[in-house]
Amino acid sequence: MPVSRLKPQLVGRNNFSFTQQQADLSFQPGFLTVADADRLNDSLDDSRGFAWRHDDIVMFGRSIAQPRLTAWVADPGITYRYSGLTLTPAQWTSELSRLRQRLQDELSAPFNSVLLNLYRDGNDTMGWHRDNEPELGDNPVIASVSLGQSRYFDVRHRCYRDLEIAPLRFELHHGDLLVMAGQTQQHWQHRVPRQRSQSGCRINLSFRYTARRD
Ligand SMILES: O=C(O)CCC(=O)C(=O)O
Repeated sequence: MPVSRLKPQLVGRNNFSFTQQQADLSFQPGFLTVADADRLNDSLDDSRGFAWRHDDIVMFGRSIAQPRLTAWVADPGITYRYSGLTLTPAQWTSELSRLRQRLQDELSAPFNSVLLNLYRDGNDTMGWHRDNEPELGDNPVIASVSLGQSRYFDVRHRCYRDLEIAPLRFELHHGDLLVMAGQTQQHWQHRVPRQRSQSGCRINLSFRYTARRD
């Protein structure tokens, strides 16, 4: 297959679900009204006491600053470990609790934690990866809400070249919801690519159920 046929296919801005080739994705643009998304965004400002972290992570044996800021909010005792880091949970704010409740009600899935990523501008990124830490289980439901600057979000099958499946590209805007469920995290990777043209700040909240580590 010509490489051009494997270029990411841009998904439009209508409700969209994709349940093929071991993926289970559903996209709801405008899940939050602009007013609700603005309120939530404001509540996550460090001037309002929300504590963003800028940790180093270990990649290929080297310690590097993450190309974004992060925060981990979860029920007591639910820690998150990745790339040599262990995050202990901050407390749920009233805005985050309200959103968690709405997601639980609408998706019929429990969420006891949310990982927040803050991309300061289009140079901040997240590389290709899967959310496949053992504490998430085999088929986690990851509910991802975006705020602020729109950014691309790409997903591709781990064997997309061999299987000749073009990656999908979403453009995630303020208030959009993308849910990844089923076997997606076993077979598909995702990333937020660099987009130098995007100068604004973006926050992503990915709600998940994280098993307690003993
Ligand atoms: O920023 C995003 O939309 C994705 C974040 C992400 O990939 C993750 O938290 O695992």
